[in-house]
Amino acid sequence: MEERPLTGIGPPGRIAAPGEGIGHDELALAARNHGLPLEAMRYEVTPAGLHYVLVHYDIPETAPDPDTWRLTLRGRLGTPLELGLRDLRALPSVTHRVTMECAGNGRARLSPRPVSQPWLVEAVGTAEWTGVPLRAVLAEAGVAPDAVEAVFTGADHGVERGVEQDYRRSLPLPVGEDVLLAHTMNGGPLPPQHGHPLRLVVPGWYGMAHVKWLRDIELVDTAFGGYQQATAYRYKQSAEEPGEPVTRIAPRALLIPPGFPDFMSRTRVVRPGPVRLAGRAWSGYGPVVRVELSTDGGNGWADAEVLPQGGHPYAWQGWHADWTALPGSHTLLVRATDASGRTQPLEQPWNRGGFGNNQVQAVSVVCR
Ligand SMILES: Nc1nc2c(c(=O)[nH]1)N[C@H]1C(S)=C(S)[C@@H](COP(=O)(O)O)O[C@H]1N2
Ligand SMILES: [Mo]
Repeated sequence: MEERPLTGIGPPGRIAAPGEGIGHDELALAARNHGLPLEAMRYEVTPAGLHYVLVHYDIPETAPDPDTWRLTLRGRLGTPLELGLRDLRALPSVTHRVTMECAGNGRARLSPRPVSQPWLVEAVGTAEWTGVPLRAVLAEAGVAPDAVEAVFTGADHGVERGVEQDYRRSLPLPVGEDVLLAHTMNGGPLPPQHGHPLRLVVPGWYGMAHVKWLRDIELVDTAFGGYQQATAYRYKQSAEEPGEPVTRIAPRALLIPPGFPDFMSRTRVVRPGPVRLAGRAWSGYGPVVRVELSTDGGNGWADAEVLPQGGHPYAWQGWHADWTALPGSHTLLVRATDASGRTQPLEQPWNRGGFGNNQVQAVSVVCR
């Protein structure tokens, strides 16, 4: 359905007051939408159940009748198409290993804090997505010369900031050759929470572009102005300005938490002596070419060893460094730089939506 106003249900977009703690509204979102347990970065490919999850509304009914379920393709196309699950599975498929990250990752660390899903740093995961290149399907249908964008609609429905809507996002045409209609995750059917039976995968882009429960693709001849495109997911300093669209993933490195944790604070405990520090680093703008590590809270930095991409251009890269831990308290920092020259800031990059906060991670370690 078309988006329509449905006001007076939720609060307007809000920035937390100075010192205001996480509220029950944010806690309810955090309990629904889980992150990657950081120790799971030890797996190159994240087991599906450990991959982070972000669902704006409800997970829709995800046991469609394989005989009647259809993906519809319409709009500025030579031939409108309807594809069933068997049709999609019969088409030539490719597999991409893709690191996906929510654009709101890091939001809860911002000050002041935009009130929304309160991610710290854990909204990331890497999966092997198998599916049909969207380009091939569009070529089959024939893209009209005046088509400028493809609009993707999910089967989920809700209301957000006073707008009732289906979850809907667009991509400019032509879409990248790596964009997939994915029916398989890590070799099995998509789990319900990850978009069963079909989702879009847009390697290198933040999560919001990867529309789950995909049921319709419409080619349009004017830029899509829907809520998730034109209002949400924009880098804005004030609510009034249009802002710049959120697109590709900014570089980030994270540490696989060393040693063992304290239950409440998650402070890490390591023994004195040699400690291998390792983690993952990624960027939507090309390979990570450098990871720097500071073991003294940012006074001194040294290069870690970054592993090559190894045939997986859309996936995170491993990195490691050796540290000799001395008794006492330490703050470890890591910073990634990608081939485009983008790097992670030491100061928070603040915007109203809390998007793209890739400020360097600081990990507290006690050596005893
Ligand atoms: N239909 C639909 N697609 C969606 C969403 C949604 O709420 N509905 N959330 C988006 C956001 S914001 C993110 S970060 C990713 C999360 O994908 P995952 O849950 O598979 O990790 O899905 C995207 N695709
Ligand atoms: Mo997201």
